[in-house]
Amino acid sequence: MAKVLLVNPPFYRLLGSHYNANSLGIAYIASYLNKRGHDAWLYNADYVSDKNYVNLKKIFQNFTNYQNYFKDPNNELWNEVRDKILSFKPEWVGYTSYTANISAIKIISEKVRAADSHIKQVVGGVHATLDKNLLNTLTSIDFSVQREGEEAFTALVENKDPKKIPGVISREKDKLINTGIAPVIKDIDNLPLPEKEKFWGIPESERKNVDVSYICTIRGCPYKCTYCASPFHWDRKTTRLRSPESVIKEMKNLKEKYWQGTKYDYSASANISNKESLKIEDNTLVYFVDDVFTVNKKRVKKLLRMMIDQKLGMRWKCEARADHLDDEICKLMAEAGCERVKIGFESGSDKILKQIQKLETREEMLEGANMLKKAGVPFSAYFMVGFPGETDDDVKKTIDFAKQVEADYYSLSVLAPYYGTELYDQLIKKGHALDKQPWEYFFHQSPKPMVNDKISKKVLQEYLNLNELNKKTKGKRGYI
Ligand code: B12
Repeated sequence: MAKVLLVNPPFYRLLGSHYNANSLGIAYIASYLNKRGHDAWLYNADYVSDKNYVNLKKIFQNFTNYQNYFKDPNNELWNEVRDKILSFKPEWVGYTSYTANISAIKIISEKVRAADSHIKQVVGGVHATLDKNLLNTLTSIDFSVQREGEEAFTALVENKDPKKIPGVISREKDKLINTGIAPVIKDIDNLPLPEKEKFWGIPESERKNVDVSYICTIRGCPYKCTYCASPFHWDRKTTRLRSPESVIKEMKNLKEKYWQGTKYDYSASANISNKESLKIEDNTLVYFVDDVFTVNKKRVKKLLRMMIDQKLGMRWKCEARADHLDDEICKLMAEAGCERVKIGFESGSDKILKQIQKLETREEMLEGANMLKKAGVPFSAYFMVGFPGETDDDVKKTIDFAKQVEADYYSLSVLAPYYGTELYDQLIKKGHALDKQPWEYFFHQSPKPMVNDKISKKVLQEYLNLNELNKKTKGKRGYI
């Protein structure tokens, strides 16, 4: 039996906020290990003992503070994370990676290595999957795991030869040995449910405060939007959908065992000034993290009908595309307890929509928005600006379109071309020195466009001011 600690590195904390929910990727790995008799725990280094979230606008403003953490590896926060890891006395530590947290993983893993060289360290997740040379950057990490980590990480922990484990990158002298991406896990219905109890580093009395209501019902996305890492992180052609039956089983397990009516305030992420009006009474809301929850209409209708027929009475939110809706789905969503659909509209400019391969027109998007409104399902509209070649005129089209869709909530981002996306590769080919930028800059709350100097400050501000439209949602829940 091995002692394993799976770590979500700090991110929102560095921006003056925090993130108290369970991270599904490592939670899946922990339960897989525990089922085989190991002792695997989750340590969310982004957790703080505070239920109130900082306003998203403030997150944008905290960028300088955020940068400073990386300039000071001896900052107290990094030492706190190291000490919490060491206090677990792990044999193995696994870090989940996004592009934006690679620098944090580097700082932490070096400290852990310096303190105890016997601890084996592994990195997995999106960035590890996309960057085959990551071990050259993360010199204190022993192994990198590509794509799904359940089987590969278990094989490592059980001391199988890393050079023979599919999906693992290891070192041999000065070379990296890459066994290639492992075949996908075909049967995702029968994976053990994500770990929801073994939380390290937070007081026992607060364990029930961790939001464990995230559910993944689809692994992959068949689309290929150029700004998104999903097409490469997952294999587009092997998108796997869980059966409605297995999703319902997970929902029931959640409700029966974990929904205890804790009070939460997620209002900050919605940029709404009247926080009081947005307090929610409990943490009883499922978040389906799938890229396009409605991707298969027949399946989603079956799932929604099951939620209704079995009187689950659970509220939930999901992500979808406007062109993957119809009137029947929207009606069923309303009846099945849907509290929010997060729709990626991205842009109101046809030129940009075409450029980013959204494969959706403004008309289709409007149609989807209207269906949701007709059925009375609240929705958040996601927009982005700062694409290469995007002009003030394009941004103005986005502003007009955003007003036209009349969403209940708006989430406004400034593009960060993530490593491993088609857009990142296109830009590198065109000579953008993105690979010289610190990894921690790759997230969409950075205030300045990274690859666009055509958009004026005035128009960018006008775009960000769309947040004010959120005010009309007074009285509704504000998390996005
Ligand atoms: C839900 C979600 C969130 C949630 C929850 C995040 C969390 N900490 O759990 C919220 C909304 C908070 C969020 C925030 C952000 N997110 Co996000 N998020 C997602 C989303 C939609 C699903 C993730 C998920 O739960 N998947 C389901 C689980 C089962 O899969 P998984 O996490 O990939 O884990 C599997 C493997 O990756 C691997 N694995 C994962 N970790 C590890 C660790 C080890 C040791 C091993 C061996 C294996 C392993 O094994 C797992 C099981 O098979 C993905 C898109 C997607 N479909 O993947 C984007 C995605 C991961 N997010 C992304 C980004 C950029 C962000 C932000 C930086 C956005 C921002 N603010 O600017 C932040 C960063 C947050 C952070 N803590 O660092 C990008 C990452 C791209 C990149 N190259 O960095 C993605 C891919 C979306 C995209 N459009 O490209 N996110």
